[in-house]
Amino acid sequence: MGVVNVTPDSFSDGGVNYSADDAVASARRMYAEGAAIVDIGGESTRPGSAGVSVDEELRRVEPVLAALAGEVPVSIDTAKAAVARRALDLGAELVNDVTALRGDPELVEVVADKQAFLCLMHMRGEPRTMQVDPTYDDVVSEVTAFLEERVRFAVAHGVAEDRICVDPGIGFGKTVEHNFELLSRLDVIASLGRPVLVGVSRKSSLGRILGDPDAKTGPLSASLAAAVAAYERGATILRVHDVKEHVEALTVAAAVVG
Ligand code: HH2
Repeated sequence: MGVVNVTPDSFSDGGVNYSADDAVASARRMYAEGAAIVDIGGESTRPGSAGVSVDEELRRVEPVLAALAGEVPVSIDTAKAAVARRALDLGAELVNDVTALRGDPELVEVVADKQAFLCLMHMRGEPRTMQVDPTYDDVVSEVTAFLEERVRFAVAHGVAEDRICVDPGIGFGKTVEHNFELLSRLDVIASLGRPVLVGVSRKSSLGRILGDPDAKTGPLSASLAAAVAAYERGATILRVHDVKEHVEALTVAAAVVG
C-alpha cells in the first residue's frame, strides 16, 4: 500500500503531494512500482495534529480520486463518513479509518452500504494527545482485544467480515518499546484471522531506536527492515512511502519464505 498524503503537514512527506497534480503523479508512480493499492489521505494524524474540516478534506482528496478513478486501485484514509462516501462514489475500494469506527458514528453505515473493504486501526487517545505518556499493562493483548471488539462491531453493523483488515497502529499512542513489542508479537494479532496491515514506514520509533531520542522520522533502511520483520510475523499489507524499495525487499523476503 503506497501512501499519498494530500496534506501540507504530514510527518514525513508533508507538502510533497499537497497539489492534486503531484498527488496523482505520485499515486501513478507507486502503482507502476508495484503497489497493490494507494492510500489517499487529506488529513494528517501525526502526533499533535488538530484535524481538518470535512470541506477542506474533500477539497484536497476529491480531484485526486477523480483523476485516478478506474486507473489505480485506491483506499481513502479518513475517519469521516462524508469523505468516505464521496471517495467510494469515485471508485475507492477500501476505507482506512485510524479511529476504527469510533470517530464518526455514520461511517460504519457507509462502509456497509457500499460493501467497501475496511481497515480498523488501534489508536490510544486521539492524535492531539496520544503521545502523552501512553501506558498499557500488556500492549499486545490490549491491542488485540480492541481489534477483536472493533471487528465484531463492524460485522454487527453489516460489514462483511472477509472485507475487514486490522492494524496495530504503530505510533498511535505508543512508546518506542510498545511499537517494537507489537511488531515482534504480530502473530498474536494475526491469530484474529483477519489480514494484518502495518504502517511503520519512516516512523519516529525507527529513528529513535537508531539513537536519536528526538527523531521525528526514521530512514528508509530502517523502514525496510521493519517491513520485512513485520511480513515474517504475519503482516499481509505494508503501508509505505517508498514503494519501489519495499516491493524489492518484500519480494526477496517472500522468496526466502518460499
Ligand atoms: N499511519 C499514518 C496514517 N494512516 N493508517 C493505517 N491503517 N496505519 C498506519 O500506521 C497509519 C495510517 C501516519 O502516517 P502518514 O500518513 O505518513 O502521516 P500523517 O498522518 O502525518 O499524514
